[in-house]
Amino acid sequence: MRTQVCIIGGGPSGLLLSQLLHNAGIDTVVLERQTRDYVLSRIRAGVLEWGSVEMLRKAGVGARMDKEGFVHGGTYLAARNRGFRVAFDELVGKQVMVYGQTEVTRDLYAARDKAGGVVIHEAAGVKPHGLETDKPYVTYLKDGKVHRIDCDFVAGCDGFHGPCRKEIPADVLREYERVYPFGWLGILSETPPVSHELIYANHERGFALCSMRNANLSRYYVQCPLTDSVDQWSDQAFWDELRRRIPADAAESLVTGPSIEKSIAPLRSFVAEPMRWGRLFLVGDAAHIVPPTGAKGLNLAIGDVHYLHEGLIQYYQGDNEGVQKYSERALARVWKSERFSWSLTTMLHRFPNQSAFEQRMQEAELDYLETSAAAQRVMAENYVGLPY
Ligand code: FAS
Ligand code: PHB
Repeated sequence: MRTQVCIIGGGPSGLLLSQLLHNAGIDTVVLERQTRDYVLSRIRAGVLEWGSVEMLRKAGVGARMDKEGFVHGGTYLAARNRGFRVAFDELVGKQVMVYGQTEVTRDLYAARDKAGGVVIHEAAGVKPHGLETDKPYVTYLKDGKVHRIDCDFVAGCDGFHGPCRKEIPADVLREYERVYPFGWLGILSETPPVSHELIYANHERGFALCSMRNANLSRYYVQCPLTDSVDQWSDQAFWDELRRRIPADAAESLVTGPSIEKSIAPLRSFVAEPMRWGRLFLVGDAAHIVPPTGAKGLNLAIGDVHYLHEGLIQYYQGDNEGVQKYSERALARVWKSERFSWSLTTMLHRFPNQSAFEQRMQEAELDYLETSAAAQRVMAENYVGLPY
């Protein structure tokens, strides 16, 4: 088989890249290790930057998002049993869209199907070859046979644990990492959200977040030790802990119910440089990870797709600049979002052996954010998404 761009990974970045390139008349094949049901069973991001909203509309997959998504003009932060609102729309004239990553992925699959896109699931042992030549190819195993796809470029949209990053020679690849000493225990419940906008809460017992997916599907998180396992947490224990950490008025109006999904996610900051090696481009979680505090993971992946799809379109029009500058352009935005996600995580979480002074520093930072329009403008500008 031959295609112009072979995309490894059928998550949101791989599917969005495939759809955008298809719309520009560029042929792609997507190779995904898992089944489609497995990919759609993962519960992940919930908040889309406005740039991501526009990218999904540009790709022709924004209709259900515009119908079912929630546009939020701000968010709440809370500490010491008191909350305040950061009004994105008033401060920077932009908003965010609350629409789950699962739904984004579902919409992308539907669009690829409608366009006759080639997405090969249960592709095992995927391996790129010849990345330093002008004739790269990818091999994979399916139905007991080895298959080969010849292409012009390989897009490594294969997530943090995928094979593509490892194709960059060890003496070229630079990795930067911070692993946080705690995780997020998240649950999904078929209950009305406690608040019309998100609540990020700093508490001496640990961080908590109140989010949602729709008017009767809520997403909640509490910070937990990395040594915890999901089966240590009954639903009741989760609800009791969440109530302790959010402001009393929210705790009193919280509607609880059985969890329909419960999982613990580790938190890390991670960046791999460069994001291009010969004919290979790293995209999304394959190149970078952020703690979910700033709701940047999925949005950074979409930002990478913005730069790469434009670069590839230019390439096929005879202009190399976009592909040559992809890594530099993507990383410039990635690092600024890494900084924002790290700073918000540091401000809102309880670190092991955190001193009383450090707790007061967190509270002082939240006080400053509550009382300074300048500080709120910085938060708002980063949260709604920096320009591409
Ligand atoms: P993905 O990991 O989504 O997709 C990569 C795809 O490649 C997967 O489908 C995988 O099966 C496939 N793949 C891997 N190896 C392969 C191989 N060898 N061959 C073929 N295919 C292969 N972000 C937020 O903004 N907010 C959140 O709340 C949030 N919560 C998260 C919770 C968890 C548990 C995790 C892991 C991530 C979370 N994220 C969150 C980040 C997440 O949303 C990612 O940023 C987003 O999925 C990135 O999309 P992709 O880059 O497409 O990577
Ligand atoms: C979510 O709804 O899953 C969510 C929202 C905002 C975050 C992280 C997760 O910062």
